[in-house]
Amino acid sequence: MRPKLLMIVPVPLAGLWLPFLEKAPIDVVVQDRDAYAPASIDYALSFRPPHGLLKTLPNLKTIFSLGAGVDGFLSDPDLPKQIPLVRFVDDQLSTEMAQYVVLHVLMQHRQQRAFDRAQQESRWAQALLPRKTEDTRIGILGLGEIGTVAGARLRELGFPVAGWSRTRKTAPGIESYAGDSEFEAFLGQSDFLICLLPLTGETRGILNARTFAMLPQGAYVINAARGGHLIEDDLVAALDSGHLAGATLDVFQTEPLPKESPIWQHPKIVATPHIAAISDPRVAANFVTDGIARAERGERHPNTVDVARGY
Ligand code: NDP
Ligand code: OXD
Repeated sequence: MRPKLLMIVPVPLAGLWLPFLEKAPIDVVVQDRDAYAPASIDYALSFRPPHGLLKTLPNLKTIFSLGAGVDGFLSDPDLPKQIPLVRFVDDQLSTEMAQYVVLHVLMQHRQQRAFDRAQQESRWAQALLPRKTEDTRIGILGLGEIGTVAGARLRELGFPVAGWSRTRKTAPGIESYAGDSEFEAFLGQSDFLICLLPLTGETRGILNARTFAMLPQGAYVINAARGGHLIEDDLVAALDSGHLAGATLDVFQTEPLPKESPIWQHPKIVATPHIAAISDPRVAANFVTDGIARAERGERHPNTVDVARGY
């Protein structure tokens, strides 16, 4: 019998994946489109499944996350925790995330928004000089798959780079700060603070007034991880007080960002609609079919999430 995969994603999104998945020796059903018997499902694929749905599948062998972050699964109080949860890890995804981070560091570092304004006013703003790169210190929260790549790219551009993680790291050219006891020292030397952490019980709300107060005057914040990391009102207050110079946000407490949010119009915020990196359907379909083959052979997948740790 061919393994059966349930796609728990909006039908248009499923349509992008199906041409690749259907080439594999598996049967695919789309939750919002096809009838299926819950007991017939062997594998599930999703990003933010409706709470309670996964527990209705009694013969599930593995759950695949089509994103790198798995907070959309772990927030389900009925998640069947004994079933392996495997997350998407991909070099191309890390590269795109690094591009996003580099773009927004450079936009701020090279004062591109000020030059945009000057151009609109036909003003020759040659006095706007960038700060020295070697004096502009980058701090990356989370030195995992993505943080390490972003750090390496920024290092290549000449920025001093440090990272903060739970465990000590030895990435070349990146200064490692580890654990809560080194958090304040790490923040104190971060002219740019870039959040690339997973959203867990420990990291929720980590971008808050206290954290911002520990950053150097004029620091810039980039959050490309999850909206739950940021207390949005604290950010707006730190920007309005002049302590922070600006922020780039790709992720928000509520997505899509509500029309009435002050973030849209804030002059010191650059906002993008959760597009820092998008999982490529061809690569990700391959990841799922390979993952199913591994599971059928009884192998533990290397990207299996530590559910107790939260990432
Ligand atoms: P990884 O799991 O590879 O890395 C996570 C890093 O965070 C690790 O270095 C880990 O430390 C550190 N960390 C976790 N908890 C803590 C803590 N309590 N204190 C200190 N450090 C901690 O994740 P990825 O790099 O693959 O992805 C990071 C996040 O990026 C995802 O969870 C997702 O939310 C987000 N993302 C956003 C996208 C977008 O389009 N905006 C696209 C893709 C991902 P240690 O190494 O010591 O375990
Ligand atoms: C992810 C995302 O976690 O797209 O991959 O946010």
